Amino acid sequence: MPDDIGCIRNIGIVSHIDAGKTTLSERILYYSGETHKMGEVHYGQAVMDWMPQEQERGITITASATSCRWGDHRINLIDTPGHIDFTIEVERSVRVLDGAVAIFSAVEGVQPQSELVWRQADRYGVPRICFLNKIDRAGADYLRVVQQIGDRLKARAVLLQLPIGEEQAFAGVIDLIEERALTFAAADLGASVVRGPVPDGYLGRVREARLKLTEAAADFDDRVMEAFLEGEKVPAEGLKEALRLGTLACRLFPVLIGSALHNQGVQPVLDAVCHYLPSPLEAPSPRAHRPGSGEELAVPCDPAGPVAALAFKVMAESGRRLTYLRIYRGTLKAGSTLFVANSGRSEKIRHLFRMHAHKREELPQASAGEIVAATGCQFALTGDTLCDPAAPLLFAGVTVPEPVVSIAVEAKGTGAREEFLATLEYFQWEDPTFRVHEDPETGQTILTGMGELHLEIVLDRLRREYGMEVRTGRPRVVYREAVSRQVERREAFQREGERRPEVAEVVLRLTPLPRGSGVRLQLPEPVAPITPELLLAVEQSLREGCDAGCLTGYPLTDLKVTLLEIPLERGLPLPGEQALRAAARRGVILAAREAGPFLLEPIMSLELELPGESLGRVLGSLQQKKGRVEGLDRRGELELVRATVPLAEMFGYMTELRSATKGRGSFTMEFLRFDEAPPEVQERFGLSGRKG
Ligand SMILES: Nc1nc2c(ncn2[C@@H]2O[C@H](COP(=O)(O)OP(=O)(O)OP(=O)(O)O)[C@@H](O)[C@H]2O)c(=O)[nH]1
Ligand SMILES: [Mg+2]
Repeated sequence: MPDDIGCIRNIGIVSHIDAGKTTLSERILYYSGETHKMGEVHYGQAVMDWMPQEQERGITITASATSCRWGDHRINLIDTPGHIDFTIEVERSVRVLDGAVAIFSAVEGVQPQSELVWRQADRYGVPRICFLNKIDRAGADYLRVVQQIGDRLKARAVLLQLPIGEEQAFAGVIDLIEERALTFAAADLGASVVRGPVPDGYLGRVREARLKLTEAAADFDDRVMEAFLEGEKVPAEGLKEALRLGTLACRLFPVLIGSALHNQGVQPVLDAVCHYLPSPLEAPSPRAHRPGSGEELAVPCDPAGPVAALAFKVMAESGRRLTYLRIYRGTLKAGSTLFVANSGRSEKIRHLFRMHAHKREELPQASAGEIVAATGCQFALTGDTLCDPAAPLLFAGVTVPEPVVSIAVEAKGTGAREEFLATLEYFQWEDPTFRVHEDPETGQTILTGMGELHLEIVLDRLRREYGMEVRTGRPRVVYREAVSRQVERREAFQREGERRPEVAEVVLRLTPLPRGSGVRLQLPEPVAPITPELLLAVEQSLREGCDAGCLTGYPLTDLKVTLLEIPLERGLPLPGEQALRAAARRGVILAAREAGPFLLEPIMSLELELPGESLGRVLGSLQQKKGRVEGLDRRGELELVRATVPLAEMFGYMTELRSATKGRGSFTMEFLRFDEAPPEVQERFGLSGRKG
């Protein structure tokens, strides 16, 4: 039976690595009756972590989508990975979700990656509730975490619960709104929620915390405000409604407490998801534009309208694709044909599925507001819009972070190369942060990804899923080329025509742009006999020229390429598309060689957590690596260091930090910007740097 759209909740679970996302998801599946056994991450049994690499390492690598029922509601849930190398999974999930549960460890608090996922959710305006997990562990301090959410995330965190007992003595929670205690029966793995009165000794604290909560709610409802100012007690319903308004506006974030591992406090999270987070009807209507025109339109969630969906994840299964779709408008039927607005191709949807943790449920159709998986798509990639061919539109895609680490690989054994390349192609369908190209000089295959772990997982999957043995080089940095001065160049390309040689010419100007600008192309208006299609072809070739780079094989960036003219000779026929493309591509490459090319290297932003006694040693080593310390902070017993450092210095840093901190230090690293590479690197590539 189709669900009432108002009762659907599309939510993600996001946090720093290891905060307990998968553990919480497993409980959600168990209590909602989706699974009959609770899978544990540390035994490699979590159904959400189904990949062997996830089970062995106890970390999530790929986001898993699942669906369950809670009361009248259907919850479509995505468990995301916390490790920064798989950040694309968070990005594409928050792009299509209406709400999220942000988990924090009650011991470690707001960690570097918590800030990153919080910013990702901010960028898409996704309302959130917070869950302070691991309250059972020694050193747990929920008030400190609430304070940190305010200080570090600049977010208004509002406690809805207080813990009963702390650390090992943690025994349940007090619901501040209803003023009652909730405990979770150990006998049935916490499935029975026992409601009771607030225990003696907590009454004062509960009164105080409820007052704080009322004060926060008052900002969103005049009646609550009045009652608060009069010193009257506000009934539960009034508080819940007001807090809901604040949550939907992303102006406050309700906070719940518990211990997922010990099965305490999970059901209230589900209740809060249903109550405080928006249905697809309440989420803001996404904006789209009509292909080929700048016209923007809002796309309200309407099951009766023409179909519009966003592909946000693709999985390759023995060479076939399973495409995850968020349907924003219309009702999609299995067997129908859709238009991929990004590439202008048609796709036939064969089957539609609702994904459950361990099984798929086939659906004849799915409507606006749903998240489903489809088979049959051959072209759509992450971030593409699929729509009714009669009503084409284009949603904003998914922002793809910059992959900056590469490794050279070779398939072992003769004849394996073709199969090897085909398999790598599947991986590229799945993962926009994984790229493959051939080094033009050595003929080696180069894999590019987000970090060492990301590439290690790809190689491991090649071996295990596809039985391919590969030889690998060492991980390397992915550079960029930039130019130091403006040049103009007239480039001619001549090829044999049927009767006489065909000549195509372009006149180009290359202009350096400030760091971080990327590539900008400027083309003239199409004036007959030059058609818009021909200009589009030239534009593509200019882009290919930039991607190919001029000397080192790394792409050009931070430059503007202006097509000044396509000179035409009077009386001669128009040059053909192929010849013009060749002139444009070669023109960019040769012009860049004249424009003082130099190399840029990736600079990373680094966050370190370490015990005080190792601080001196770690800072010394950072200095040697040309790192720049941007800030020092203290968090409980740990020192927090923020720094920027060239990626080239950071390979194998995990091992180094572990030994410098006796295993107690940890770090996360995120691409920040490209900057001029040092002279020795320029020389290694035969360049002399910007001044040369
Ligand atoms: N003491 C305690 N341990 C917990 C709790 N929740 C999770 N853990 C443990 O913390 C570890 C990490 O849990 P996961 O659920 O894998 O964390 P995650 O957020 O999914 O991690 P990634 O997916 O790798 O980012 C596991 O060993 C869990 O058993 C909790 O409430 N209390
Ligand atoms: Mg996980």
